[in-house]
Amino acid sequence: MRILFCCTGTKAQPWLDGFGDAFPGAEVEVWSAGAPPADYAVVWTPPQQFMDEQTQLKGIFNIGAGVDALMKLRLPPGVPVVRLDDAGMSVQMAEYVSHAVIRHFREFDGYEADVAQGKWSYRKPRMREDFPVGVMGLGVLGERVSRALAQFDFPVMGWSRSAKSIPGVHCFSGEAGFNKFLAASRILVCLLPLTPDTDNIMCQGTLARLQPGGYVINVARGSHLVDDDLIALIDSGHLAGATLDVFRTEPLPAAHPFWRHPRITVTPHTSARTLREESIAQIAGKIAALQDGEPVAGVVDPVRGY
Ligand code: NDP
Ligand code: OXD
Repeated sequence: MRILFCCTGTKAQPWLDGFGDAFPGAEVEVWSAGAPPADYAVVWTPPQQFMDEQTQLKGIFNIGAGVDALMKLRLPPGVPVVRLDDAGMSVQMAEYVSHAVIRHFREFDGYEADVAQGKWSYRKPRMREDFPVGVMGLGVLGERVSRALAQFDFPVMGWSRSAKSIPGVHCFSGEAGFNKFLAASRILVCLLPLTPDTDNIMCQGTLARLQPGGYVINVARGSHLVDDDLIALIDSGHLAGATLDVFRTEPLPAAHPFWRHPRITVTPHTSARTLREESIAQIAGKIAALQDGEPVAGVVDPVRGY
């Protein structure tokens, strides 16, 4: 068996070692232009040339959950593209989003500012009933996040393409449910895949439908959010602020206003990191299954785009 590794910005050797241990005797190599044909590919933002050359693959494994970068390429027809299916990311996402929601709800940013000035001050307790959280995307990550928030007794709304039933979560679906979902939410969490349907989904028209004092947490992709619309709605007072982990251009350019906005918290695309050992184990298990002609979870539907 031959496995090619083509992952931008990723130290290759530990991955090569991991797959080598999983498949003793297999050839596991970093891709370079003109490399001989392989059976499987492990990729993250590969170049088009990789796809144009490796048309015989039996499976393309993305070392992330989001496949939007891959979906922009011309992929070899009929080759399954498989995304990471949790692999340790959902608990990280639940931590990150719960932290951002609780930091905002409990005004810990305000307390930090007070303490920095040596001020011992109390803020009036707020009612969590007044802070319904809406989670857009109820897939592998969104479901775990919405269950975690429900554990803290926040009213939790969820929105997905197909109808869902999740204990403790008021689920809405499809275009028909979108406006009701927004109107029922004050804090909005984005955990959608980036597709033509979800591009720019957080814009003036949608964010203005959140309850007054709304708050945005974007942990999916930068292109889900229209940056200027967010800033305008915060500056007008309709939104209270935002926590943003993902951006249209990454790293976030030094001159971007998000860096300096007092109501916006920025983190460097770190809400749910790819964990190497878990990911190698998951991908190796799926390669073994495909070799045996068995189905695997996490295969991307090229029509839906996720
Ligand atoms: P899934 O594919 O498991 O879930 C996607 C969810 O979005 C599903 O519930 C799906 O609905 C819903 N959805 C998709 N399109 C629409 C639509 N047009 N309208 C309504 N709902 C829609 O993805 P994951 O949960 O694994 O990951 C979500 C995204 O998180 C990734 O695509 C990636 O971009 C991002 N991510 C970010 C990370 C970070 O560090 N910041 C780390 C990992 C992922 P349905 O269930 O009906 O199909
Ligand atoms: C992912 C990511 O999609 O890290 O997995 O953004």
